[in-house]
Amino acid sequence: MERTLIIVKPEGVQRGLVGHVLARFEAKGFKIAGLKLIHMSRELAERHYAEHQGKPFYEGLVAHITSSPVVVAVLEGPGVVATTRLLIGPTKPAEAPAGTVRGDLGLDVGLNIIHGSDGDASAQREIALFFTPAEVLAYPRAVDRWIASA
Ligand code: D4T
Repeated sequence: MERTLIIVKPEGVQRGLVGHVLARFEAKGFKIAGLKLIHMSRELAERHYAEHQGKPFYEGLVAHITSSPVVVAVLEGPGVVATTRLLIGPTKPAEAPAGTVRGDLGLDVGLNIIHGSDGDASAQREIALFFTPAEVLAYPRAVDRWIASA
């Protein structure tokens, strides 16, 4: 089954939005397959944001993501990578439509509440960065039968 990684960033945790943000993905129908609160090390942040190294916002990005705990989650379901990006909205909250996480809850690109993997390859790479295989749980839900046969 398809999986993606989301991170509720420090501003989301500090503002008490963890439950609200996770609830949107649960309500959509995605299964939480992995979940934890972590304080990211600089080394982990550098690996996660390796593609942005050298960009003007890189140092601020790493400093911010390591400044305070974040919630990382593995979400599972059909089309979960693309649909999660849709529900999150564009990178800049000012350009994000109402109804998206960033459109509803964010103001600034550096404080855009949440990260979501941008493709299958990055989802697999990012899940492996934050979770051991044993921390990603496979368990049945009654609704999965209906999703599989839809
Ligand atoms: P993430 O990766 O956090 O889901 O965000 P996006 O996929 O939507 O956007 P991104 O990779 O281009 O940017 C990663 C991260 O950097 C911050 N950022 C970005 C920033 O602080 N200033 C900027 O100018 C840009 C482009 C926000 C998200």
